[in-house]
Amino acid sequence: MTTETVQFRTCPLCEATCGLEITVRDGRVHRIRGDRDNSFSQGFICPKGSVLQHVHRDPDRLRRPLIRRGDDPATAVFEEIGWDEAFAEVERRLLPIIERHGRDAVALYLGNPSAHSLAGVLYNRPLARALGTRNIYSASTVDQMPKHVSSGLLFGGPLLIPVPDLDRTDHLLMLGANPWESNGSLCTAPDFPGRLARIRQRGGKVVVVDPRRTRTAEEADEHVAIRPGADAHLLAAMANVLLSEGLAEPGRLRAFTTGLDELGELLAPITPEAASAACGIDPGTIRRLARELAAAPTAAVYGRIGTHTVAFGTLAAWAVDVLNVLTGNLDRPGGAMFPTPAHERPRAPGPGRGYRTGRHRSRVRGYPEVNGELPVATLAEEIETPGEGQVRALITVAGNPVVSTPDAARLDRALAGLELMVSVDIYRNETTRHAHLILPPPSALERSEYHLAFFGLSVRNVAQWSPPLFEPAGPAEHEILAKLALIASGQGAGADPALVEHLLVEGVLQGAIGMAGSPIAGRPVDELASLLAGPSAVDRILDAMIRTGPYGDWFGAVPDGLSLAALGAHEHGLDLGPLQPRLPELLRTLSGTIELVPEPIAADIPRLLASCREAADGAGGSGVVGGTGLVLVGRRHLRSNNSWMHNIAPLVKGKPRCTLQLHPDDAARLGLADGDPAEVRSRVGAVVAPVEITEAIRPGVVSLPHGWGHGVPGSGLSVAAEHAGVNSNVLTDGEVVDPLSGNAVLNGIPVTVTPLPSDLSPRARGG
Ligand SMILES: Nc1nc2c(c(=O)[nH]1)N[C@H]1C(S)=C(S)[C@@H](COP(=O)(O)OP(=O)(O)OC[C@H]3O[C@@H](n4cnc5c(=O)[nH]c(N)nc54)[C@H](O)[C@@H]3O)O[C@H]1N2
Ligand SMILES: Nc1nc2c(c(=O)[nH]1)N[C@H]1C(S)=C(S)[C@@H](COP(=O)(O)OP(=O)(O)OC[C@H]3O[C@@H](n4cnc5c(=O)[nH]c(N)nc54)[C@H](O)[C@@H]3O)O[C@H]1N2
Ligand code: SF4
Ligand SMILES: [Mo]
Repeated sequence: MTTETVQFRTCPLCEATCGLEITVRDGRVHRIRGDRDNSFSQGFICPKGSVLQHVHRDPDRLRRPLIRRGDDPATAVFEEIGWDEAFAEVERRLLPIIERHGRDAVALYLGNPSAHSLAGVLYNRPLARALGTRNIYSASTVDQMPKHVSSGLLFGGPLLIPVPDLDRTDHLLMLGANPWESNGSLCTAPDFPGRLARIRQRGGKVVVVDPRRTRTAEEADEHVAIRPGADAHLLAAMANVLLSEGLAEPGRLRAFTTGLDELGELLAPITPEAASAACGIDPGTIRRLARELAAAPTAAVYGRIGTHTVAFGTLAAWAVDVLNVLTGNLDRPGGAMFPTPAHERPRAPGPGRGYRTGRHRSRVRGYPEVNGELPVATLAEEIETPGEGQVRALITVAGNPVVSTPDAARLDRALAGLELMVSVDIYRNETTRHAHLILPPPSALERSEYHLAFFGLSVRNVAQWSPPLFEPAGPAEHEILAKLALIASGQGAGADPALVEHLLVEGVLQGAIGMAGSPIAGRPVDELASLLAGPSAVDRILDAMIRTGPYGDWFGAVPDGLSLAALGAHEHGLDLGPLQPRLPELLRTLSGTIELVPEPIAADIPRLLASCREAADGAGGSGVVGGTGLVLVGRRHLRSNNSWMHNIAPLVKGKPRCTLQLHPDDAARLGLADGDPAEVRSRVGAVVAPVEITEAIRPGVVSLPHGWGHGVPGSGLSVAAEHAGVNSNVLTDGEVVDPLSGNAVLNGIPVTVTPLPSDLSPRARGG
């Protein structure tokens, strides 16, 4: 007799958090489709969400720890070992390195899926603390770090990120984002494309700024084909127009905004005429974009990865919110708003402690620490450069930096020279093939799901929690991370991972008990901790957060309040309503105001001006475009997920997607026909990829997607190896970063493109 059960949960893959309906027949996933009753996604799903079971079943997915025997990745042998043995081995190898060379000798790299699991969000920090190293790196510095810095400076907290109120806005100005493929980022909105369509259906306007005419741009009212790297120039010039034409109307924000006058002075030289050459947009268009933004009843400016992974990333991120403030759209319905997630920590009213960076600096190039991290663009040199503080061991958690970070070939070589590398990862891939030990966590269907990182970035206040669908085969990811933390702190491989749970629970409860006017003031931590319920440690920590959050039951003090158990009863998710105005209470700057002109921003404006002038002089403009030559940008595809879903056959079938997009004019000039192999060369490396000629890219710009370059010796991805593609980050340059955030520059890379004889099959080449 067949048994069939259905579970509703959320997709762990991207930031959209779509509701899934998973049918399990005879203990095996039979079908995954969109949950039509999900309060937030209403049945929306993309091709990745519907093949989650393929990851779960993938024979290449690791189930047991691996130990590497041999140094050369091409000839090394990986052997399965037991968990106790694996942890003992980590302890045996890690502690002597710390003893001999100090704590900074161990680096930690945290990858993107860390942000998508409870384990990553809750346990990576204790791991970092236990390691006690300054060498903390993450995918944030190849992604959104500029937004954290700008939010830190403007609002006082790096996580105070306003999201566009997509469902109510009349006008959306979107830069460097392609949600038709990505489904959105720093803006959680399942069926982002549908929400964009509805803006237009209700008479609103969508403007997309992107060097490529993406599907998102096709479906918008207007596409502005900007030169890569110049969003800060464009946005600053738009702010200049608002200020000089008397269109700046911050409204109720004025009462708690400082720096308006200084802003006018600072931006006075950045007129549309001054910025025009850098952005490749005529002054009339810049003026019109600014006036339309000001005239819209409500409007939101939203900039994403194309605006962040550039040399002016922080200035662009800042300018986005400056426009939201100047138009009075920050913190009002239809504008850009701050969500109120169910797990939000309570906090006493009043000004905050402000925000600063640079509490320490990277050893070799002296880049400032940002949010406790150093730029991942500096990781290779920290490994390669001898001296005190040299990195000799690396722990990676859910990351593939050999594919996802700049000057990838150099990092690949550097990893091969480490004394110890330990990877917490589900695959043996381009990065983890260098690991001496790989510790695989269970699959995403074997853990509970709640999006700690993304419900706080969501276009509605929503919450959904689901228990594991299947029992995990080995230790949970949080137990692996706890073990590593206990080893690093000297408590030993045999110590109980529950010690870390107690620490985290205590932290949450003590904060809530000690808050002024706390409904649980005076209650003992132990008593409250004993009331927490959930299938595993991460769930009990989450229960503590939810019960003491803005909708919480405060352990009975608030009748009908939320707990994990109450949330679990909403299997289609819980809608907590539209976003609400939250200012000025949320501000944590020292002044308690929105600080429009923070000192580090003011100090970086001259660089922007210089770049405007250089572009106007025809010199290209530093950090914007490489003179008259070609520049490279990236792109995403709906069926890819950064570097790690190419082993899933239904997602990679069809035409090869790792192509070099090129405008017909450039193709004609270079003598390239569609499908021809071409060598793309930058200052640091070269790859060979087939050409895809398309009108949809700005002349002078070429595009390669990131996340490819599989099939390298020692990796264990049999399907991906058949669809290898090339690693676009072999071309990106680790020498240039956005100075304020340390974010890598992944767009606007100067390259030359050369035709190759067509009998040469596409393959990666060394630099
Ligand atoms: N040129 C260029 N480069 C880019 C970008 C770009 O636009 N252009 N985008 C950047 C961005 S936005 C990002 S976020 C980064 C991503 O950079 P990374 O985070 O370094 O890389 P991913 O490709 O996300 O790799 C995720 C790794 O986690 C593993 N994994 C998957 N699920 C789990 C899990 O549940 N637990 C654990 N422990 N491991 C798991 C996978 O096997 C894989 O090794 O790439 C960046 N790189
Ligand atoms: N299918 C799929 N979905 C994903 C991912 C994935 O790999 N695949 N990755 C997830 C992750 S980790 C993230 S961070 C998000 C990212 O989500 P998005 O921010 O939407 O990222 P992209 O889809 O890469 O779109 C970035 C766009 O910026 C454009 N661009 C490049 N340079 C510039 C520039 O200088 N200025 C402007 N204005 N535009 C520029 C590119 O042409 C591209 O169309 O997507 C997430 N969702
Ligand atoms: S859009 Fe994102 S969250 Fe939704 S199904 Fe696809 S990968 Fe999953
Ligand atoms: Mo990302």
